[in-house]
Amino acid sequence: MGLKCGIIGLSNTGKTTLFNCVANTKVQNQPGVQKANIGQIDVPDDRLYEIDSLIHSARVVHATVDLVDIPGLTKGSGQSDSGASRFLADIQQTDALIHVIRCFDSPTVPHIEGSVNPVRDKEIVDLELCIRDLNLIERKIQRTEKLVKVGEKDARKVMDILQVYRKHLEDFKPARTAPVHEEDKKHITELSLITEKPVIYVCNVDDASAVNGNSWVEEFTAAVKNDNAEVLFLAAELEAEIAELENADDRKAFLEDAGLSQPGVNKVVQAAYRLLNLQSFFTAGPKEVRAWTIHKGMTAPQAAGVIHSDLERGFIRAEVMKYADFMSYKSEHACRDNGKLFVEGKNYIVGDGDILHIRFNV
Ligand SMILES: Nc1nc2c(ncn2[C@@H]2O[C@H](COP(=O)(O)OP(=O)(O)OP(=O)(O)O)[C@@H](O)[C@H]2O)c(=O)[nH]1
Ligand SMILES: [Mg+2]
Repeated sequence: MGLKCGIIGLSNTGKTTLFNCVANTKVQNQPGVQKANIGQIDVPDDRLYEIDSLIHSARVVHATVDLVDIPGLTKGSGQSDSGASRFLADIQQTDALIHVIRCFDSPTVPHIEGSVNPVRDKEIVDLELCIRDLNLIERKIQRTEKLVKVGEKDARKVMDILQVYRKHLEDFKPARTAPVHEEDKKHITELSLITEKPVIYVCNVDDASAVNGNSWVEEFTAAVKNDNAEVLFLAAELEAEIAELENADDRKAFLEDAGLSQPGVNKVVQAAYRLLNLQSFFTAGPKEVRAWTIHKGMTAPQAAGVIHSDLERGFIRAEVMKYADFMSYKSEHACRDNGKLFVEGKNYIVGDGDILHIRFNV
């Protein structure tokens, strides 16, 4: 279950800079080149190294998040015949959006709207996304009208739901806040509305504001406080420079110099996990110590299915050690001897940090 996030925002807000400081693949900032960048980032989790320090595995494998960085949106991007509609299609299949907000001023980096104004910028982008989603809803309304005419079961009900979304989007409010029952949302799933996706706002600030933010961040945070969204800030350019350093100790020293305990981008990944209700479990053996991403509440067979569908299909049982137990007893053997290796069946709900060994038979 790979998590996929799309990076959106106006032009020159620092999207590609952010992408470059997190993604394992680097891309050039090429003004005028209009294509999406696709990359992958590791989900930072020190517990992997802690486990590895006890079992000395051949390698440590992090969970990953796929990232899609699209060119900046502008007024008109939401129209279905605009060039940007192609990039918007690139982020249609993502689980969450990272909306980069420009909170830095710079004489050398022009702002396409002429001045720094985070709240206005967000509204411009939201407006375009609403226009695009409205378009999709309207087309589905036309299709559904025909079904209502031929008296198809449920068509009337679907129509009512679509009208709620239409009204909401016409008021330029995102689909994610539409007053629709949870179970009725399935009727629009196939449209993959962009404004339905959960969003993390990342305020991109100057180096000097990396630790405490600035007044633009405060203004922006206050403006979206009722949106039920996460707001973070980081200094993308500073982080990108640090990420360029080859040596891990150098990176750490530069981060500390800047007053940061961890790369700001870690905060972005952690926020995405919180927002999407995700957690990790581990597998640990001589070949690898590895983290896997699952939804909170998943059962042991479902979690096994994330590793491989055979493990879900042929699931027999899971042997489970809690991370804290493993760290205090220091081996599987000692956990077993102390009653800390639990044998669980198919109804077991996997916990964050569980170390699992799946027994299966296919
Ligand atoms: N001063 C300053 N400059 C920044 C910061 N973040 C990015 N920049 C600069 O802003 C310019 C644009 O950054 P990009 O990351 O390419 O912006 P983008 O949002 O990807 O732009 P588009 O792809 O055109 O939509 C680059 O020259 C960056 O070096 C920052 O925090 N401070
Ligand atoms: Mg870019």
